[in-house]
This record gives sequence, structure tokens and C-alpha cells, in this order.
Amino acid sequence: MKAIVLLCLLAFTGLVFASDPHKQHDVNYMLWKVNEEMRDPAMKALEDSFDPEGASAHYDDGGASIHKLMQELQQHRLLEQKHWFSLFNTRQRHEALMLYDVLEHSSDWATFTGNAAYFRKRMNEGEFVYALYAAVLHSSLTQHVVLPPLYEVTPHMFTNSEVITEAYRAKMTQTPAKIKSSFTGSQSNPEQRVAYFGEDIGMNTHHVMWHLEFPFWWDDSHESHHLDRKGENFFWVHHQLTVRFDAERLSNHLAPVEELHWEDPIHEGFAPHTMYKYGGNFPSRPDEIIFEDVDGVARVRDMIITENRIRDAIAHGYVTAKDGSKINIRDSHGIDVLGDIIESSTYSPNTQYYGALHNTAHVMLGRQGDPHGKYDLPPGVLEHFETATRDPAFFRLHKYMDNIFKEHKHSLPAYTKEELEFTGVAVDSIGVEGPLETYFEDFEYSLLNAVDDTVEIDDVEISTFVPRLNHKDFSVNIDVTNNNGATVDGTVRIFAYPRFDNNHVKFTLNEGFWNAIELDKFWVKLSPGANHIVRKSSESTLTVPDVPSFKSLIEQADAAVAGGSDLHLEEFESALGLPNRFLVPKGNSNGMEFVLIAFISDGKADAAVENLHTNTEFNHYGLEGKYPDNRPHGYPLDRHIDDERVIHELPNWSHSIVKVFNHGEHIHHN
Ligand SMILES: [Cu+2]
Repeated sequence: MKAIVLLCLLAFTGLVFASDPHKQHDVNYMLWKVNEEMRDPAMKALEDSFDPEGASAHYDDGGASIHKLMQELQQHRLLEQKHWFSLFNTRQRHEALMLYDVLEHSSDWATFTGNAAYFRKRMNEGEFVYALYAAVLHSSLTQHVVLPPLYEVTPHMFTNSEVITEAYRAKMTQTPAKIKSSFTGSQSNPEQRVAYFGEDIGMNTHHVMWHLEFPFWWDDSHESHHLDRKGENFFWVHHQLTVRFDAERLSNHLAPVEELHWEDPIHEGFAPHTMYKYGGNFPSRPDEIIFEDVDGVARVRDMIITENRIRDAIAHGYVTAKDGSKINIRDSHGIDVLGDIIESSTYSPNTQYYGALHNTAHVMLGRQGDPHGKYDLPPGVLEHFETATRDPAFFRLHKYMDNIFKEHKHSLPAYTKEELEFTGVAVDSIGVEGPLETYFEDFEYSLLNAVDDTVEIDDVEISTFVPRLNHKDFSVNIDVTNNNGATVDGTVRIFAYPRFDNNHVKFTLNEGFWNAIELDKFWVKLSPGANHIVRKSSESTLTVPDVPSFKSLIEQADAAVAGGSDLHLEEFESALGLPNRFLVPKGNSNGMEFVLIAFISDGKADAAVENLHTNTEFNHYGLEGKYPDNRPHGYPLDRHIDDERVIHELPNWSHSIVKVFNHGEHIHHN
């Protein structure tokens, strides 16, 4: 939403937008020490002076949302504070969404911030954080406000219990500490070799932010707009995580993930070494357990029935809506419907029949350690987007769903030469300049918000440093010939897929395409004749830069408020993509071979919105507006190939073999 609006206006007026320092300031303090007393005096005063029901004129729903929430509050029905919160808990989600509705329907900033201050003091902190994050992302009042990195707001969800315990000790003894974080488990567990992926705080943040931008609970009848291609985006973002995880496994000489299935044992157990701020430790799961029915959630049999109904729909090429009508899915739009069904979101045409395979599976898997609630354990890591990928079973579960999507994609007719061609345009070569090399570096972030404190006691610096994957700068060079005699618009699509499997068997084109990692997508103007495109790794439109630390956001907003100056944080507004440092899979010391692909399609035919061609930027997720690219995600590698010659003889694509190295380099914390 934000990025699109910004872009369109940039194109028309050349304006650059500043973030509103006051709004940034307020959002900062609402989230700073969210389990503790408000530290900003003016906002603290609002906690008791603000009257939420004061004037219905300040709400664009006439005050309906606020009356509802106030009634729940006055009747003491809301979840207590200092209690865990999970979005998959229906009642807790409803409570969080009641607050989201209040914020979303606040028509001016005083009402928004007044409500936030008022309910921060009175509602469960987890519900509050969720509601505020969702509201800041979706409210028209908070465009250009940057949300602080979630790992510094709720650090418990991103780090190990060992680190948290150390942090509490540092606080108790008032001794500054920089605590080393290690990945969960031991080297005798082969899965530990890829823990750097599932436990990467930037990847976890990406995953949470994606689910916040495209929430399954989003209901168009209560919102101002429709989320374009939400179901397809659900497929694509998880598909990319799935194939990317396999590329990491291959980098580390592990076999690709095998899908899990309801009738098979769950081979890998998991000991999370993670704790809730309130509610004890995350539950563990032993190796090789057999799926059990989970009381109050679902029976294993129901899961199989749901899956079969979805597979039937794919085989038929249509789904059956609630009213019995048929919705065709055997076309490029089908994936969107299927994504809505599998997640499921409120966009699903028939949840009664097709259930909620993904959401229910997360809870089923999360509860296997205590399926009958005998031990009163809190929810498992799989029941939070922040922590889900820590458990290797997450990727097994998503491989299972990815294979269902694959069944659908492969039921569509292969693209023909005529469909894929871009008349007069040939991609002559693609190559890489600079080393394709990854390394680990220590990244430090604050744990101040993890520990308890009081207003009277000063903070001591408490932080942790954690190894994370990064890559050296490189650029992709593409040579293109345009024989059209006039300038044309092109969409450049860059992918890479592993060349070999773990047995060093070459992937077929079909396997490779399905396993392709999307690296970049952007618009170009192709002049007549030869064009040389140099695209830097830092420019990828699919990734985001590191968000400034929470402390730095506070300092910058405070300074701007005090000095009446501008605040420029635009580049950090969207947290949708993977971190840019995560662009390339790890590779290994021998150099892991990838097939690098550039495909250029007709930009005019691709554009779903006007005026985008004048801008070389590209937004990968559409949000409020339309997603700018008409083509399905992954195009043109998203379908199976009948005849490899169609691809090989296509002039407007090119490929080359590249190697990604990792020499064990680790840049240590000072
Ligand atoms: Cu997810």
C-alpha cells in the first residue's frame, strides 16, 4: 500500500515524503517496554485522561468498534495481562482484532494514539502488540511510520531461553552484558546445520510481517479495500521459503526436505530452548511420534479428508463454492483461489467444505507434545509466525502444502512459444560480476525489552549478538538486443536454481524451474539495438534493508520532534521482503552450482497499472493497490514444461552456470 502510493506520486510529482515525526514518536513509545509502564510522560497522561467513547465523530464507523471493545473491557471479559498470546487462539485473536478495529476506525491521530495509550494499559500485551502492528501497517493515518524491529520489541520470541536467562541476570546485577546467541540444538543433530536459516531473526521478521500484511482474518466487508492476490501471495511466499530452505540444505550436504504426512511418523522431534515472557517454556516434541488427534482442534482423519477434498478440486479443475456453484481453477487465477482455500483466509469460497488446512495443521503440529492438554502447556512454536520456522517440521509441513500447489500448477497447460516470446527482443547473455560469496557475521541487537524493570532503576545495556548470513556485493550483467527499431518496455525476471541434487544428479528443467529462487524483478526501457544492463545485488526489489534499531528509531524521532525537523525513514517502510543480506543461499567451499536465469517479457503486456514503466523501481507485493505485474508469481517458471525445446529456443531468455561459495568466513563481533 505505502510503497505503491509513494511510487505513483513520485512518478507524477517528483515529491519525496517525510515520515511524520510525531506519529513515529508515538508508535515508538507505545511499543517500547510494552510489558512495563509507559515511559513517555505525555502519552502516560493519556492512559487515564483519554475517553475512548468521548466522541463517535472521531470514528469512521460511528463508534461501533469502540463500544464493542469497551463493553468487553467493562465486563472483565478480556484476557489478563502477563499471559501468553497466540493468534491461532480464536478468542485471543478476536480480542486483538477488536482493538485493531478501534485503531483502524480512528479517523484522526489524537484518537488513534489516545486509544493505543488507553488500551496499552488495560489489555494483554501480546494482543496489544499484534493489534498495533496490524493497525500501523494498514491504517491510512500511519503511512510512512516505520515499525521497530520485532526482535527488539518481543525478544523472547526470537532468541533462546539461555540468552534470556543471562539477560535477566545482567539486569538483576545491574551489569551491562553482550550475550552470545547460538543456534538451537547440538551438532549431533544434522538439522542444526541449517538452523541459521530457520532461526534467522530477519527471516522470522519477514515471515511475521508478511502474515500481518496479508492476514488470514482480513475481511473485506470490514475493511476499506481488497488485498490483491492474497491467496496467490500466500502460496508464493511459502513456496519461496520452501525452495530456499532446500537450497540451504543442499549447500550443507543435506537431502531436500521430505513432506510430512498425517499417516507417517514425524521423524524429527524438536526441543525449542525458547521461553515465553509469561507462560513458561515452549513445549518439546520427541522424535518419531505418530500424529494424534488434538482435542478441540481436529482429528487426524479430518485433516486427511480436507486434503482429499482439495486434491479432488485440483483434479476436477474447479472448486465448489458455499452455494454449490463451481469456480474454475484451471487457469492462472486458480492459484489465488487455491491459496485462499488452503490457508484458509476469509477469502476462501467454502471453508465449511475445504476447511483451513494450513492454519489447522500449524496448531495440530504445535500441540503434538500435549495433544490432550493433560499438562496445560502453552502453545508450541508452530503456533506463532515469529517462532514457527525454528522447528524443522515447519518446512516438512510446508513442503506437504507446496506439493499440493504443485499438483495444481502442473495441471495447467504448458506455456507455448507464442505466449512466452517477446517480439524482436533477445537476451544474449547473463553473467555475474563480483564474487558470489556468502559469509557469516555477528549481528547485535538489544534485549532491553526482554527484561523487567521499574521507572526508578536505570537501564544497563543488555544486548545479544547472533551469527547471520550475508553475501558480498555482486551484480548481474545482462546483454539484450532490441530489434524493434523503437524503445520498448521490458520486465526483467531473474531466478536461480540448484543445478544438482544432493546425490549430484542434475535437476531436469522441470525440477529446476519448480525449485527456482526468485532473485529480482524490475522494469527496463530497451533502446533499439544493443542494451547492457547492470543490476546490483543491493537493488533487488524483492528484498528489504535492515531496519534501524529500536533505539535509533526513538532517537531519530525524538530529535525530529524536538527540533521540528524532517524524518526520513521511507526506505524502511516496507518489511515485506527477505533481508537483502539473505538474497543468496549459503553455498559451500567447493562452490555450489546454480543455474542463473534472466527472462525478459513484454512490459506493456505485463503491467497491471499505468505509469509504472516510467519508473525503474518495482514493488513486489501489491497491498492496497493492484499488484503491478499481471503475470503469475514465478512466471514463466511456474508451470511444467512439455517440450524443453520451447524454452531452449526462446530468444528472450538466457542462462548461465554460476557457483556460490562460502569459505567459512565469520566476521566476529568486536
Ligand atoms: Cu507462514
